[in-house]
Amino acid sequence: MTQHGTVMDDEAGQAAFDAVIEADQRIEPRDWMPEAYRRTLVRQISQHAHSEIIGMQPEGNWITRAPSLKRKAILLAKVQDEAGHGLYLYSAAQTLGATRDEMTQQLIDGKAKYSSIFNYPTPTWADMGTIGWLVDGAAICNQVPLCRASYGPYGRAMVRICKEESFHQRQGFEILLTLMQGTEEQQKMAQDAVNRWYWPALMMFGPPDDESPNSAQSMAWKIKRFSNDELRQRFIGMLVPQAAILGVTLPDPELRWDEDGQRWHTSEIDWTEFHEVLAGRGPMNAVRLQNRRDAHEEGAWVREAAAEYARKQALASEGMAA
Ligand code: FAQ
Repeated sequence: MTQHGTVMDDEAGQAAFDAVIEADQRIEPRDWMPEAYRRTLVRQISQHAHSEIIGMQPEGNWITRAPSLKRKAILLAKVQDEAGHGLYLYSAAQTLGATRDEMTQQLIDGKAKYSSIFNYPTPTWADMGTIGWLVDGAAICNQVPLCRASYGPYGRAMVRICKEESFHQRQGFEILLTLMQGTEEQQKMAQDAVNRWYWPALMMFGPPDDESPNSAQSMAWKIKRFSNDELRQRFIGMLVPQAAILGVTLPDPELRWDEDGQRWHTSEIDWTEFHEVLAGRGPMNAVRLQNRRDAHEEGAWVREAAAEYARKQALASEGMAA
């Protein structure tokens, strides 16, 4: 292993690694790093990549049914952005030695986690609004601090992803605003979608801090900069004034600012539901995975053709070199 080009033993490597983390600088792929740091990054980055790829499905469901050509073009571009995010993230994980094939296999075997949020259905057009407003909104809250993650390729991928997510969030907000300015039926559809997505969006930040096994170490390594509960609180603070502008009600009768505690007081999140979804028993887990498997199998000919093309190109350049 090397650090700035020199071969290092584990002790020197650890000291150099600690100094980089302490100085808030970046670890790069060829630097020495503890094995557990590498594993944590592969875990988080690959789960994040899988989330983007599976996350294309709930919105993909509406591409052919978007209410106008303009809405269709916007939605198509958004779903394509999500594919792009998945690809940058798989590439970042590959710099840590994970292969794309391994990661894909874990996903389609149902062995890899991806965000709980994508296991909920999208029965109405208003769900496209709430995915943008609440899901991309939560993603931004969680991911802006990840732009400063200590691992260089991850942090750099997050910069571009966050720019695109923030555009996605605005388009979702605008869909909801349009519906809320529409007929009574449209307003009801928007409120119903907010009711269905609000709690699952709060769960995106992960378990409460005292039940989050990975947080302390990830924060010490400066992968995570804020705890799950801190980010969840920040998200609620962002939503409250935006809900007022939209004219929608956040479905929590207990939601209020607690001046003494300087925090948002909320009802209890249903963590049983969260654990059920993580265990594969959410409303759409089976469908999402089956679709992903089918897409992988149907895409086999593309991978074969690309490999064959690469083989022929390599032969041709060998021929030219000879
Ligand atoms: N869903 O100890 P912690 C998006 C797991 S992208 C499923 O707190 P950690 C864009 C966790 O992995 C959304 N699993 O874990 C988009 C761990 O399991 P493990 C994805 C969850 O890593 C928008 C266990 O529970 N974003 O939305 C969830 O320190 C619209 C214990 O948890 C990212 O991946 C969950 N919600 O903190 C696309 C961001 N929460 O691995 C399409 C990067 C926790 O030990 C449309 N990731 N778990 O078996 C992170 O920031 C972190 O990984 C957390 C979890 C905060 C998600």
